[in-house]
Amino acid sequence: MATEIERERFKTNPNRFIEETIKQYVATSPGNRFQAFNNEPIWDEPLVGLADGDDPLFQDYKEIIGDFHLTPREALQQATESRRHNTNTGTTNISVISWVLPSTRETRLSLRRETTVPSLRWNHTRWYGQDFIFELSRHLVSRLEELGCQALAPELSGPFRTMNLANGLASTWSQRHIAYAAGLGTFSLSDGFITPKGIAIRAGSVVCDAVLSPTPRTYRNHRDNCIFYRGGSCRRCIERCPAGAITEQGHDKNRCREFLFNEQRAIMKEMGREEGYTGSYLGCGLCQTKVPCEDRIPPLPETG
Ligand code: B12
Ligand code: SF4
Ligand code: SF4
Repeated sequence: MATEIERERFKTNPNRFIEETIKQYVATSPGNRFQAFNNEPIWDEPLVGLADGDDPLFQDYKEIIGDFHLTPREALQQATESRRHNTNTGTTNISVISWVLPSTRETRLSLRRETTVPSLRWNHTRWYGQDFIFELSRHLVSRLEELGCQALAPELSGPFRTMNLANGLASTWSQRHIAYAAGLGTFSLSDGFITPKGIAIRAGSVVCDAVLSPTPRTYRNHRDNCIFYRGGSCRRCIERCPAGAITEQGHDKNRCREFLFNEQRAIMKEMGREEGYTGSYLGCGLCQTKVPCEDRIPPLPETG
């Protein structure tokens, strides 16, 4: 249960309360630890961004992604309906809390050394790190509920789906688009999401009916953080991709998926390196390390 002091802190400055709750959980939870690597942290300190759930951008996503992509209001409504609860989401405020978890330096260094398969640390980050994102989502939902809010993590709720479209997989709740709306970064030539802590990240989010002040979006467009789209000559992710899935035309999601889901394990077997790896596929992410956007928004290279 929330204490009186916590209720007061939440009431006085809900933005700060939420950011501190997320950061503290990442810093202290045993779930954010690599069991295979001396209990070292899986994720570095997160970035937290907030969006107004009724921002017209969420409606635009129905055009940009597809009409199946839920607005925050729909996500909260559908989930509460499917739990057969009454909901007042038609009248209350809706806010979105998004966070980005950066891979640690050791994990990034280990993946930099690879050319075809992920390092063991990256593979464990993919699977155990994602388990932790779900754990953090549930923690935040229950903290908000204790404070009297309606809250849910759309990726963990009944209506969440990932669909196979002609141009690749797409889900009903795209964490990168949510993070874009919450001011946390932009897309790139490789499709990856570049944040102030770089591209080697994963993201999560929760929707709630608390009144929160949105984080400003400081970028000019949805690809502003990528050197290639800022007029630079960077092609490093194209060179890093072992599947040929990235070209100057962008990222071929179907080629990437084929490599990830159907080809990489055979390569790994041939290398005799399967021991200790986990998950239904290995993970890849080679395009997210040994690139100028790995751990920062890359500056344009000096010219002349
Ligand atoms: C399906 C999926 C995949 C598919 C397809 C990826 C894709 N591009 O959609 C496959 C299997 C290929 C894949 C691969 C990987 N994935 Co994946 N995947 C997902 C998943 C489950 C859903 C993604 C989704 O719904 N996409 C929707 C489509 C529409 O997005 P899109 O095509 O990229 O969007 C484009 C348009 O919207 C366009 N756009 C056009 N006009 C406009 C206008 C505006 C205003 C905006 C904002 C955008 C926009 O910009 C985008 C880029 O071109 C998410 C988890 C989640 N729930 O979000 C993780 C997720 C995207 N994956 C992630 C990761 C880490 C990976 C891998 C590195 C695998 C690994 N773990 O080792 C690779 C990286 C591939 C790459 N180069 O980006 C991370 C993203 C990390 C990052 N920095 O971007 C996510 C968010 C998981 C997480 N919880 O953090 N993935
Ligand atoms: S490696 Fe270069 S071109 Fe590729 S996403 Fe990063 S900044 Fe953009
Ligand atoms: S995740 Fe791997 S296969 Fe997919 S684009 Fe990046 S480097 Fe290529």
